[in-house]
Amino acid sequence: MKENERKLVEAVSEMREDEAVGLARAMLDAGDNPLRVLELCREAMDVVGKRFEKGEYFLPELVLAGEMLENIGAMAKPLIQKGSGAEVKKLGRVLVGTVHGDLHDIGKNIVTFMLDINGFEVKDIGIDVPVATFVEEIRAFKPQVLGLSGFLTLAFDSMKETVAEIEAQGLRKDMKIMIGGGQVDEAVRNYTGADAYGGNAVAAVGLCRKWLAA
Ligand code: B12
Repeated sequence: MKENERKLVEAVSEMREDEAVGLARAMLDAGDNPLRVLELCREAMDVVGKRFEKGEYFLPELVLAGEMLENIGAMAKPLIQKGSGAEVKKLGRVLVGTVHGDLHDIGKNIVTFMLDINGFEVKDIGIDVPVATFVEEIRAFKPQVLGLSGFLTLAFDSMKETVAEIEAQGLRKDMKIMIGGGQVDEAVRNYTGADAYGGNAVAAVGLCRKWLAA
């Protein structure tokens, strides 16, 4: 990791908001890859999360960390390159939401943004989404891909419930389901019955491209 990258991770994880935003601005102005800047912020979030677990940080630090990431995200997003032909033709419909019981949405918002600029028609139905709402929205929007996001451990059960209900309603035949969020891995994918998981927003785009042969 380069010196300025290390400094950015440190400033975010040490809650030095002005310095963090300034460092991110300088990196973006210097032409650094905006996706790299977002990835560094995610690394910093892991540090914040670990300190929270150890009782060194409390809820206000989680809130501030979230705000810093949103601010830096707002600076980075306009600089992320659009995929070719994205404006001309939409590649397919993707419905995205954070499962019920979970309010974390920063990662989901990045996924929505990346799908959008890569040419997919994305409908983001927000956070803490009840199973019944997913079912209604699938009926109305008819997505080819459903993306379930969640960061809490309890979200795994919500994801499993959501997938099961979609299947029970006969809505799974023409739709793929991908899941993601900080702690999601292959074991969680297997537990929830989803088709695939994605570790980051680029992976989410890759899965949709593969499934829609776009
Ligand atoms: C910021 C934050 C918050 C903010 C959230 C603000 C917001 N608008 O989202 C606030 C303060 C609200 C919050 C609240 C809480 N939080 Co919190 N929070 C975090 C923190 C620090 C960062 C999360 C984050 O945004 N990461 C950055 C994003 C970019 O990463 P991401 O979500 O993983 O997304 C990427 C990928 O996963 C992927 N992805 C995401 N979604 C999807 C979907 C699909 C389909 C695909 C393919 C990919 C994909 O792409 C994204 C971009 O690359 C984490 C710690 C950590 N380790 O990160 C704790 C953490 C998630 N929180 C935690 C906890 C405990 C809580 C609270 C319960 C605290 C409390 N006592 O009230 C509440 C829960 C509220 C609720 N019901 O949801 C725990 C969860 C523990 C657990 N095992 O369940 C964590 C892990 C901290 C910890 N280590 O203890 N939190």
